[in-house]
Amino acid sequence: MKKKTIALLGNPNVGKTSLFNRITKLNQKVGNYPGITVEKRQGTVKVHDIEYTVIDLPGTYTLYPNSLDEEVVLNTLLNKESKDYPDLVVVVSEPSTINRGTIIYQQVREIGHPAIFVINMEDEIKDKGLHIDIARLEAYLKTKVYKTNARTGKGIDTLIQNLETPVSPYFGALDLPSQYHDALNEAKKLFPLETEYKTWIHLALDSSSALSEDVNEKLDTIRKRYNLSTQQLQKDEAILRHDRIQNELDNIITKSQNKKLSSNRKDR
Ligand SMILES: Nc1nc2c(ncn2[C@@H]2O[C@H](COP(=O)(O)OP(=O)(O)O)[C@@H](O)[C@H]2O)c(=O)[nH]1
Ligand SMILES: [Mg+2]
Repeated sequence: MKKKTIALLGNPNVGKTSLFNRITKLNQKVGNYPGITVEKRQGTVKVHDIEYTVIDLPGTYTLYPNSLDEEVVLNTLLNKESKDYPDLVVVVSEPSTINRGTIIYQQVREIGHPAIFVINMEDEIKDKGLHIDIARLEAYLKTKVYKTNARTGKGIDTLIQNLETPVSPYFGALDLPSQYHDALNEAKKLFPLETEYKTWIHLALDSSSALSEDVNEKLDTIRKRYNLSTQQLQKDEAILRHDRIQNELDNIITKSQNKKLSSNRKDR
């Protein structure tokens, strides 16, 4: 039987574990990531002639880690040698925080992962008076969008049956601030086979356990030469992403009585 790995990724409390339970049913095991106390939840599901290992990644708001949990997420997504490196990333979101889900989704696509987008808690779309134009959202994200209710199981089977549906290619890229272009071009020489965004992530991290000591040192030299603060790079990226995504989503997600989704405005 062919084997593949899929990773469930998303903010905390969007229903990832509930979805994971629905997908893998009783075929699960829970342990720890080697050497750390972060819980590792994985299971399997068979679809046609493929056995998928499903990994329920810890919840995260951004790929830049502020905790051990978030480091696990980043390492899984960056390290091609890792046995958990996914064939497909399933980004899980919920109706009132699709903007935050989109930030992670775009980061993952720009690293180079195929990904699909799930709006879980679909029951809350109606409850909150939201209207989501799924076709436009799919066009914007350049992938299939699925609606699920992990409490009732609605939509889960469709999601599972479509895991093999090919994901559209993704050419979108963040237009990184021009003051960083020179440093980025130098860093690119260290990662000739990677996407520009993956290089940017390495530049914006203080060090990465996915890289050799030698490469980490070379990155450090570049940061020093251009006087770059990793915090500033991360912050600039966050602002850029947030503004662009919000502009797009304002036309895709509306609140009844034509009110814009104000709860989305407040968070960042
Ligand atoms: N209304 C609603 N609640 C859900 C749904 N899926 C999960 N939940 C609830 O959302 C909360 C967080 O779920 P959990 O799976 O722990 O989220 P995680 O932090 O992303 O793993 C729990 O109370 C779930 O019962 C859904 O589709 N609709
Ligand atoms: Mg969970």
